[in-house]
Amino acid sequence: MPDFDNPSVADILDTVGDLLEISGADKFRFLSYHKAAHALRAFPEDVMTLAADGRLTDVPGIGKKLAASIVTLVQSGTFPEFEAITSELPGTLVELVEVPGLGPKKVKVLFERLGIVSVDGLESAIEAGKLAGLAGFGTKTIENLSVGIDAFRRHRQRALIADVLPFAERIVSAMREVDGVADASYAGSLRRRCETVGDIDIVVASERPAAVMEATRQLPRTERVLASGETKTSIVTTGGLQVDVRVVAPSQYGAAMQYFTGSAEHNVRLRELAKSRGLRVNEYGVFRVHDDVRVAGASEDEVYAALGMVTPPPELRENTGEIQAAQEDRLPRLLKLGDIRGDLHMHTTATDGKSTAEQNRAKAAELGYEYIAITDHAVNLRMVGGLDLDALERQWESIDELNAHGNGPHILKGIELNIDDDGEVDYSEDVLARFDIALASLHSGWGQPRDVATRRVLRAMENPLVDVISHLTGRVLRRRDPIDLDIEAVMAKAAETATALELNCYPDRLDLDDTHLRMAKHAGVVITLGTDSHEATQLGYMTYGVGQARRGWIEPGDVLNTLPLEGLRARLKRARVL
Ligand code: DGT
Ligand code: CA
Ligand code: CA
Ligand code: ZN
Repeated sequence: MPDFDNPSVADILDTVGDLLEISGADKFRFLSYHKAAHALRAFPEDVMTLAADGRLTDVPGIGKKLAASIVTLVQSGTFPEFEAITSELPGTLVELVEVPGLGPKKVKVLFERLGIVSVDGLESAIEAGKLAGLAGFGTKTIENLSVGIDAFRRHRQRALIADVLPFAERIVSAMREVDGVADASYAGSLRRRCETVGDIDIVVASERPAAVMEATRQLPRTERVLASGETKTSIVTTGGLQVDVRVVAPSQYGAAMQYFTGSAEHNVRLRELAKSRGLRVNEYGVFRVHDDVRVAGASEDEVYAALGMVTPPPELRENTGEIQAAQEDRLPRLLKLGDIRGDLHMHTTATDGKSTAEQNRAKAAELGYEYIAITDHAVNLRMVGGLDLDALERQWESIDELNAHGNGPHILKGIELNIDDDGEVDYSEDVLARFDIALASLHSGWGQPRDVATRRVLRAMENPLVDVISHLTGRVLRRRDPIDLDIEAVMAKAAETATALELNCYPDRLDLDDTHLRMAKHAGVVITLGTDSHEATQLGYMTYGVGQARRGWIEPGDVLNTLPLEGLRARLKRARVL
């Protein structure tokens, strides 16, 4: 029986919740599963420990009954409510609910009337004309469903790095425990810190591959073994993610890591270079072509040195100039997590956050920060209770109180303003002047033409009291496409007005992307990193932003929040007018 971790239990609870909703269960019942799943994902302790110690009810949203179910699940691999609902409805219906244009009610009709249980099945049924005449499915609805299926596939194929990295790290530690293993690491797009990944690639160095293959088949969350050979095993997890594990001899480990880290484009260019030097490079090593003698392979440094260059950081390996920089030994000194002195974007219970300013500060202290900015939503974002002047006064007072008492990172009085249709923001100048830092974002106008949306952003940047433009394009990975903007014009205006651009570190935003970051650097635009955290644990998302920054060739000197507090204040745009 595979063992469980928090995300795998949470996935199962979510499935039960979704199936209950499709079956027509009452809202309170199915939501309770989703709430428990959400809380379990965010909970710092391992579900196996909590179950063993009888402390599952410590997790918010998990009551006695659900705790008992989870204990049964981790002991036996299933629990009665899960068995009951999956005998009534197939688990694959869950993916159908995610297709734009379908909801639980329609999914139920498709299943009961036509036996459709998956997105593939829906597609075939549409092609075969089987939906025609079905109540609630007019011609227009059916047409829209085809579009919805395309969107579903486009958005769902790749996983967010934040949903994958902790699991990959767990696999790596499991591999290191296996007898005979000398080293292990993840490679591929994950090691390059791509914002989304197609699968997990693991490379293991060992003289005893059989034990590694066995350990791979036994990984937590293994749902299916796709293929298992002497040196490569591929599995699919309960979450639908593929994991490829390859074993090589320790003397080949560097060459294998280099090869499987990629990118493919980077590797192609390296192979051309090798050829011109009379060498051949593959996943086993670097070889002299004329006598087939192996000249490198145990470490990546050795491989790159044999090809006449220093080792480029994985995040740069996209064949966009890093090879030449490595040959000339002028690689950038990329930003590191430890360079970040504070987080400049977070929400609290005053608007739509779940933690207080004090809880955020405690988490920031844990992370070793010198300061944080509380940046709740401004008044015009009414649906989340954006702060009016009274609410602002109250928040400022409590921040003053916190800064005066108790030691911890300094709290900056910040705000996340809304850029309206004319490029104006929520408050008058005298109010804006009272913040320590003001971010401004687009929260409306999705689908506006490029020139209209661009004009709004440019206008907001002309405001001397708007210090930072936050999550520039508004994209939500796998859900919402970026707003169409003239990025060149935005960069030029940001440089001209000394407005900083935020790299939003929330895992489904990571906005700016790597290309935008390089453009910003080139234009001399300063960057801020902020997590956009809505609960204190999310301050940990900074690591994903730093990964993205590194992909954008960003160095500490390009980032405002690598500065000490006073240096940061002096560099904010408002310092010029106040
Ligand atoms: P992904 O999985 O789509 O997020 O992206 P990658 O880069 O992890 O791609 P993947 O998993 O197909 O392969 C891992 C690495 O192995 C890739 O970055 C480079 C190397 N590789 C795999 N297949 C090929 C190939 O056909 N040609 C070359 N040059 N390299 C390859
Ligand atoms: Ca991969
Ligand atoms: Ca792969
Ligand atoms: Zn925000």
